[in-house]
Amino acid sequence: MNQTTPVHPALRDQILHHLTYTVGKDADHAQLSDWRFALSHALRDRIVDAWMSATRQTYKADAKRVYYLSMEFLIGRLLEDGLNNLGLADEARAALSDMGLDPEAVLHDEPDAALGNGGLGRLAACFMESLATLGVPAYGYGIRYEHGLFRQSFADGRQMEAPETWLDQPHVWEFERPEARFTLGFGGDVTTRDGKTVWQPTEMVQAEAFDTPMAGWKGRWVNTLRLWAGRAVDPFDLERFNRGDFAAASEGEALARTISRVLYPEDSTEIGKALRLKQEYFFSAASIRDILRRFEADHGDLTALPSKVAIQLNDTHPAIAGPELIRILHDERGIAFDDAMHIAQNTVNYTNHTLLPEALESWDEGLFGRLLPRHLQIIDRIDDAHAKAHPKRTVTAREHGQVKMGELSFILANRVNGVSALHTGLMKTTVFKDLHALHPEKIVNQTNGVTPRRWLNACNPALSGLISDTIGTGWIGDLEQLATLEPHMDDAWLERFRAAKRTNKTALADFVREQLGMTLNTDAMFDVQIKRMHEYKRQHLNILEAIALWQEMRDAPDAGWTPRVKIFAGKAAPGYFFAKDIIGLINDAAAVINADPLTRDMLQVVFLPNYNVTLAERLIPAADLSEQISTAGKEASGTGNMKFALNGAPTVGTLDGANVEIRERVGAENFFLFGMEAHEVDARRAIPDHAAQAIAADPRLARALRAVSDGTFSKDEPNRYAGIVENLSGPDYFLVCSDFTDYWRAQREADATYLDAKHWSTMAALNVARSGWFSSDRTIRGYVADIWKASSLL
Ligand code: 26Q
Repeated sequence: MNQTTPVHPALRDQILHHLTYTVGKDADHAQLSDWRFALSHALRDRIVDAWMSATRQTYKADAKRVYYLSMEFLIGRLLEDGLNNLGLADEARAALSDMGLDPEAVLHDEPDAALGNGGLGRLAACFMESLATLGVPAYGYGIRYEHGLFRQSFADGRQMEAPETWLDQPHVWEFERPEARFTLGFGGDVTTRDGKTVWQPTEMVQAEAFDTPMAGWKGRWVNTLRLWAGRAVDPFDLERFNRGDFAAASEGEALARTISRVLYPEDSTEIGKALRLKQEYFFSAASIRDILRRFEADHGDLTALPSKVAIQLNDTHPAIAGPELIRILHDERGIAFDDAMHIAQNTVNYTNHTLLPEALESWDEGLFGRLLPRHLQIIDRIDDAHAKAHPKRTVTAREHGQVKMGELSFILANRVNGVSALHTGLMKTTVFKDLHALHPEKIVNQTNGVTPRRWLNACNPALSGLISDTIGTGWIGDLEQLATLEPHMDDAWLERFRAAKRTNKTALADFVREQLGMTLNTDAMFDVQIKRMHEYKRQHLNILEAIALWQEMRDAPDAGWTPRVKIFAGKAAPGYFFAKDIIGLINDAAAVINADPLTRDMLQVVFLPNYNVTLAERLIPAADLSEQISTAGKEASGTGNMKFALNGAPTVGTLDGANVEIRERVGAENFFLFGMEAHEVDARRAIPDHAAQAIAADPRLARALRAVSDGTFSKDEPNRYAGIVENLSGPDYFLVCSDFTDYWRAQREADATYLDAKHWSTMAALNVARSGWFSSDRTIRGYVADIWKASSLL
């Protein structure tokens, strides 16, 4: 076999080759998407070479493999990043221009793969890129949703949802693996035969694998993202068809496919739907089988599994993988239960992403037992074994008629990690307090990170060009090198830095004009809050501040205000009515404020629809100010916060999640801090009329709330936002009112700083230079060393 890397013809020739022989089109009649397919195939060929070579090296080294199990991989577009990582971006742009095409139009023709809700899914995507960059043999396992996260539009300012359809066009990056299928079962019952426990499920479904190569920086290593799709065991009933029952003939296939049909859009409430549990088991069980198949192909002794396999559970969504692994080892391979549990415990690790009680997964044991009767028994045995080993234990996975996935994952995991220092600390003192006392070595911290290839090098050519001009390109693979920018920051350099930001702001303004017909003031501070809509993230605090600011500007239009453009984007879970109301309020307030001739040059508010990875790539480079304003103790980490700092937008934020670490690193003087701290929050909430007190003490807040409740922004329906006002004046669980006054103060401090262009750009540039630690390469090195005990093959 020839194992040398083939030499490829020039990219241009390869594009034309694929246009003809893969896409089947003549250059004269090819559409934009045809060119995109042709270019993608040309790139893919090269990625495949590195992929095969990485696979061969992994087998040869018999290296330990990392398996990242995640219900979500929010990978976005792959073409531009792939070109960048393989060093082909310039050649590709030149080739496309040469053939009379607009390169940006071709790159932007690709739909986003929106196979995730937000932070957790995007983190998984950054991790896949960093794992490949670092040359760690790894597989991502997830679900190939036919429909990713819904598309959002607005009708009268209210969120509307439409299905997402990324698979309407061929997905050029994936390889279907019809031979890699596993049959999985649900339901049925458990019997004992010859002393062996046998689960006989009644409902069978097949999982079919689709592989996407994930290339790292410089294409030196490529790993696999394997996504499972639901397929029927018997896809077609010929007998029914022949009887004339055409629809029913394919019923089985349609039913089996529902399992991977759609991504659930809830990211912060527990929904308890049977189909969701089925999705979780479906992809976890298929992945476990695949992992064992690969292990057993080369190794006989399953007790060696932990030395060759590390499984990471991305939150509790794949938690059932633990009991499934034990079930196969014990029921099917005949390993004693305690030994099977021991193997699992040394293989599986669990990452927690939330402390919100309403987001912690638990399943009704009735539902659970009907779908997975054997797993329910195994969970009881896990609890028994845990009790035997730790007679003082107070916590069980199964309790009060519920299966609690967090506790189950904790008990089964070798390491349990939080995603920022603050969050990990809170895990130890709140949700996992008792389990932590029992297992003080289990909980470790791995502060999140983001890939600098996508989140600076590719998305912000203006700034990354300046950086590379100044310190070379080594920072792209070693982000801490950004620190060496600091000595270069003289007046001339800061002027270039400001010019880069201006370029990005102008590009965003052009986009907004095209999309919404609105002209943004690019001299104004671009103040950006983009993330899922949630009360704890407090987009309503931000819009209340905008309303109060508008009112003050009207009072004194000539008071020398710093002009602002407040930019929002984010989706609300379809059933989360309060979050949808906040969207409505922002849009309604924007309509009134933007139409006010008195303030038009000083304040604009815009909510961009359909937030996704691609929109983030446009917005973050253009931001001046990053809004990270969650109630302290509620945001596990945040990763958007890191992307903004890295792209030169200082933060206005609370001491929450990774904001704490960002502030430590960029310096307190380069961060606009406000608000209560996590340890103060409970005491404040315990004051019965905390919100009323805060409103009474701050006339600006009182006036802003009055405008919301008197219909200033909803003239046709003055009561439209009564729900928000009642909540904020009463329970105000997330302490919007209590933090308002200090938030206002921090915002005015930002205003004053922005007026001094040199001061502001120094702050912004120091945010860039000191954000190197937030690379997901650093995070992955931490997981490799502390959790997986794996190694790099590069
Ligand atoms: C749970 C049960 C049933 C249905 C859905 C869910 C569900 C789905 C998605 C629960 C949570 C999520 C997503 C959570 C998430 O994105 N968390 C974010 O993770 C980021 C990466 O660690 C952190 O930076 C954010 O702070 C955290 O909010």
